Amino acid sequence: MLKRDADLSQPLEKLHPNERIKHESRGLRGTIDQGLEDRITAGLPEEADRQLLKFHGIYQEENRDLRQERRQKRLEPAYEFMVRLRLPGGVVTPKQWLRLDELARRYGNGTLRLTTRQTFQFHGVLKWNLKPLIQALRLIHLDSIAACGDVNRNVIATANPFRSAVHQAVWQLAKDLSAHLLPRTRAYFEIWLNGEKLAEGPKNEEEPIYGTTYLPRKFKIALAVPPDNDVDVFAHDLGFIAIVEGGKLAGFNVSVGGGMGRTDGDLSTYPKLGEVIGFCTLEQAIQVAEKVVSIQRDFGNRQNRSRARLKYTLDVHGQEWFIGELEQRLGWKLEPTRPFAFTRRTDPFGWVQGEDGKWHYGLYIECGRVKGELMCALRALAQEFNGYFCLTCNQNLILAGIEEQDLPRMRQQFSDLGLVDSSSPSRRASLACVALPTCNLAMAEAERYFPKFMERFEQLLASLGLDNEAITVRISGCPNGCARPYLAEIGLSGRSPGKYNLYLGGSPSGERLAVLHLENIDENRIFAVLAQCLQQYANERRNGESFGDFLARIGWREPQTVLTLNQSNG
Ligand code: SRM
Ligand code: SF4
Repeated sequence: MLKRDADLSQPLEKLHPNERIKHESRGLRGTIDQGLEDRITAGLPEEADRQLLKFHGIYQEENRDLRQERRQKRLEPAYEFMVRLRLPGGVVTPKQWLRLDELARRYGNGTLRLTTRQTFQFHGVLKWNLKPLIQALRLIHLDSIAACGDVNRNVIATANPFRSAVHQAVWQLAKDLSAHLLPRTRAYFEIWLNGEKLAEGPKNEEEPIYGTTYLPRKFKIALAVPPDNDVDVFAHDLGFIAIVEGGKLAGFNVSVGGGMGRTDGDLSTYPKLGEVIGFCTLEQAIQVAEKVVSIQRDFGNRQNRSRARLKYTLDVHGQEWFIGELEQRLGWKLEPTRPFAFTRRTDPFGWVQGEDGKWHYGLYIECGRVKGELMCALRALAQEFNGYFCLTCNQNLILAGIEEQDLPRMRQQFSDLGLVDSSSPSRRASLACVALPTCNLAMAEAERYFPKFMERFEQLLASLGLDNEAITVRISGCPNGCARPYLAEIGLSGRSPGKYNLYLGGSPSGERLAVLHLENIDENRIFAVLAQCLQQYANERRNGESFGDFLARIGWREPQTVLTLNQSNG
């Protein structure tokens, strides 16, 4: 296996302080265990431990709704923690669902949050409840290792592996990639599971892939099965686009260097689409991933975290250099890119039959927040259901694997439980990130604002006769772009309470970035612009033309398109 040779190619003093934290962490341990025992504060007292905690899938947050009140009372912030699971491909059994539901009520804020990267988040977990939660998760074979931090994160894949053999194979690869790129440190087991030895757990403390300073920044992998681009593959550091030939999985086109995050006022940061650089077989995919990770490890920016994602490494050194470096590390060349076409990004809602005759039911979950009556209904369903709960990257659920003979009964049960959704096509195609009150970085509301915004948007659409259009709106509470707003037809990124930047004209298939239209504007201004361009769309669109494509065609701005390199490699 590959050896890290650039751990300390530069003196630590010259690097971002997080590099020292990682290097001196003794395999991501730091003093987290002592911080957990500290009863004087509900948070972790050491900043270094708060950084290291992320590698364990945990963020220290605070309830920001209480910030003012607590300040006035001279109390420390209302610290609480977010726990994110590692769940490659996003599948749980009904038994696991039931337990997650119970744990959210016992240790969290009574809700489960389905994320834009196909996993669960618990919010509102108190420090004293972290260990019991992680231990309980372990009993249902789930963990939060590397769900956050400067490592490869949860590997996502086109939702519902049960719909075809190709989807199954892609899901298996997602799990294999996740396992291969896991940190080897035993810190997680020591700190949270009291040193439990896991048969399948990593035995060796050495980090052959990451070294002692891990990656310069987070690293994300997505696997897409065209025609679906539900994973937004071009938003990822590394993407694998399944190529199916003669009904069989031939391999993958590889895309590199996608990412959403940007910083207001810093033009050296920007969202970027992944670039398709060639093709590899299924058997080669893990090696490709490892080598791409290793390039980012050795060449990623370790001074400036705002410029530390792979997209910047690629832009600094160039695509030609990147491919050369990758092929040198692989010892072989990628094949030329093969043809593919994405036509869909939204989830399949309602009933869909899979290749093997089984049925799958797509259920819209607003902003992925499972709570209240919906939570009760899903709990009741899980008690009898013998299929799978599949999470999507659009924060929705697919209840998969229903036998043909059970279909009438299940239809009735979904209806009895109120699991029949009649939201508008646009609402179903839209997303909002968590933002307030838990997100430390939120500058404006997103999830809590979404229903109000969509109601007004739906009224506008109806007034223009566009109510059957599935126009994608994505709201993020800050420029980091967790709801991938820069790939939406209409994207909002929070600037300050009630004010957003407005992005327009992303393609519905996720292959063209939206363009900044106006900065720091309020709802009335946003709707004034939308009324104008939607009116024009209603009058002038071509048959079947999406809103995003229309804006791009009439040239609201010149949008960036995916760069597909058809290499000959000869
Ligand atoms: Fe995200 C940071 C929530 C998907 C880009 N993201 C955060 C934090 C952890 C805030 C923090 O660092 O203190 C948020 C936790 C809030 C909370 O209370 O839950 C947070 N991100 C989320 C989730 C839960 C949004 C959601 O509504 O579903 C998503 C969880 C994903 C998962 O399960 O792993 C989530 N984040 C994304 C995505 C979408 C994606 O990956 O497809 C992006 C854009 C893609 C990308 O990475 O470029 C994204 N999150 C960021 C960034 C900007 C990274 C950058 O390169 O600049 C940050 C800030 C950072 O890393 O410093 C961030
Ligand atoms: Fe928080 Fe910003 Fe991500 Fe929204 S986009 S969850 S506000 S970091």
